[in-house]
Amino acid sequence: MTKKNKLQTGDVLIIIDVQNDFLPGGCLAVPGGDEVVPMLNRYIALFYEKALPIYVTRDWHPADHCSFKAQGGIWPPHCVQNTPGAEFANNLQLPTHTIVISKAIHQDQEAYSGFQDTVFDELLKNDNSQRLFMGGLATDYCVLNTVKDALKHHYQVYVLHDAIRAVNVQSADGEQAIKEMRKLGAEFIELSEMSEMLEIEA
Ligand code: VGL
Ligand code: ZN
Repeated sequence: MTKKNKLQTGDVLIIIDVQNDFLPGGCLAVPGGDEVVPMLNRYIALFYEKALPIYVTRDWHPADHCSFKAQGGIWPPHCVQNTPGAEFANNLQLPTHTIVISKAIHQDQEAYSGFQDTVFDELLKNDNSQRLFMGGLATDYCVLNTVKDALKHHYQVYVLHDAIRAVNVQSADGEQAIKEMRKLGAEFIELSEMSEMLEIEA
């Protein structure tokens, strides 16, 4: 990564769908999904230390959501509202003031992006957010679509490369999604480079 400005006001950490159902043993397990948690905890610590905002999105479906197989969708039931599977990974160290964005909450609508039918953009704009640092699950669905919408809404996007994992319905889906995000203008960053951002002046 070329030298970036230090972490600063306007920087925001966004953690996407790190929920039990997407972890190994969950209803829609993402391979290696649990591995993002310790990484994200380190990013959380950096943002927390700088008093920068932290948001989490969650998949939050009604029990008969249209994306579930019983309704003709492609997924097994997952992240049903108020069930243990919809809870955040219990070892994810979310500060108490973390802002939660729930998405895909309506029976008849799928929403992979945290911006779709939510007040997310409004909240971020109110906060004067500029650079969004995003990680979580899954690279090829909710990360991809949230990143695409963030770019459409003119934020600068940094994807946390060591804190994302793909579902890979087709084995190359994750890699494809990464290529697409890069092509659209997202930058990829790792924890080591992030630590540098704490020290490097503009
Ligand atoms: C997701 C599949 C279905 C995700 C949500 O969070 O990436 N994937 N629902
Ligand atoms: Zn879902």
